[in-house]
Amino acid sequence: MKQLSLPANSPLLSKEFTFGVATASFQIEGGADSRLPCIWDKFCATPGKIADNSNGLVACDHYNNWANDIELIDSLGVDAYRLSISWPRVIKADGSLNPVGVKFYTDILDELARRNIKAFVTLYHWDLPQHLEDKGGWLNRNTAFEYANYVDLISQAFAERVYSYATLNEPFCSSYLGYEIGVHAPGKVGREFGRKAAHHLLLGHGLAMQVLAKNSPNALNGIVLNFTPCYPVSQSEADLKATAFADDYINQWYMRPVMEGKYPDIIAQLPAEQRPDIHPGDMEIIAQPLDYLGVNFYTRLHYQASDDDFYDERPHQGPLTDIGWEIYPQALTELLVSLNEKYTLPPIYITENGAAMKDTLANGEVNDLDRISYYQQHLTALHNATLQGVRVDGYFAWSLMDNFEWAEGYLKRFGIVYVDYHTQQRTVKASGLAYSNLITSR
Ligand code: IFM
Repeated sequence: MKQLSLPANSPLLSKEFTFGVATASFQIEGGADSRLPCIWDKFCATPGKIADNSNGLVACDHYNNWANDIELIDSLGVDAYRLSISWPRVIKADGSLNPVGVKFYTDILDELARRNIKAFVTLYHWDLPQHLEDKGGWLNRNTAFEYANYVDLISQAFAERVYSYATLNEPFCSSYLGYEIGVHAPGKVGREFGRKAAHHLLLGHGLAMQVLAKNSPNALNGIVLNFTPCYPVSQSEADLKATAFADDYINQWYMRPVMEGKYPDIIAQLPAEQRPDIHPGDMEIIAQPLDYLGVNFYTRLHYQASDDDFYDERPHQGPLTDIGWEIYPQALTELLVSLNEKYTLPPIYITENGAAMKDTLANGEVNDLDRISYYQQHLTALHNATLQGVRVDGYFAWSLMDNFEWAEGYLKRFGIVYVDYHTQQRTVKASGLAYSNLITSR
């Protein structure tokens, strides 16, 4: 299969539906000399943290190649480009704007506008300035206010250039992976940290939404959450209970506060030292109305009862992508339908979906039929969710191009464009051509 297709009457093929590609600052930019250090610089410099001992100092050198990269994006025919802003590039240590960093992004945004490509801007995709981590990072409540100050300054500087803002990308990853199990920067470990970091991230989100409502009322303003739907290994009462707990701990912990101003009820089961420090009024700030919800989806996981009151996670079972995640597109349909049942949802954008595959570049081509198949199955799953009444307004492929895949370094390739990291040559993969054909043939 070399092409992607959808039923002719699919809402995904309507003119209003937005198709895009996504990236994130630390993963592609490089240009590290012209910004402050961030937590990922320090994490990468710590031996044993990144699978190939690499870092983001050069990455895809997008800092120098951005104009060609925007031309490449345009050549794919997409409606939108989702990028993130590096906080340590645009804000100096004294909290004021860095004009050089701001110009880097306004040039990109102006070029996108010139080409009629909508800019979906994520304000925080994990690259916290290191000087703020030195004061406690997301465990320090003040970081939420530093973040709101940054959002205030940058959204004023961007003026009307941005079609859509996301306050945070995947606060689960920043808090749980970064402060609870330590596989992401800043690498802190302890159940007493994860929920606290999450609360300050969510507070930052709420404060930022208030700022955006003032500075950028014409933009679509929202948040991007990642969901890994939880399935039980058996229908036993104990496994079902553990699975429901896992879902609350991993997924609903971020969704429910944002939508309803409440943490899941399991908060009462957590020992006091693991609970967040919630000040009066925090939950109201967190539950600001959203113009849209960004959903990132890749895979699902299975759970069973454990010896403690938590859960045991079973390793992924095949079929797997190259990063070891199960391919199970039906979970995307089931996730969206269940969110639609549980909550009063704003319009949904799938802000990330895609797969790492073992790509090879041969004779100037990457014949990634496995990735095309992944996209086909997930677009069909998304179409099926719309048939069941879920409103979905857009879809972004993760990622535009191969890039720094966090703890996996450059070993895992998620792009629909291949990057040769020695020459910085970009080659559109068969999946990129298929995605482009789908979009341009609407
Ligand atoms: O590369 C990441 C991205 O930064 C956030 N969402 C998941 C992707 C794949 O792991």
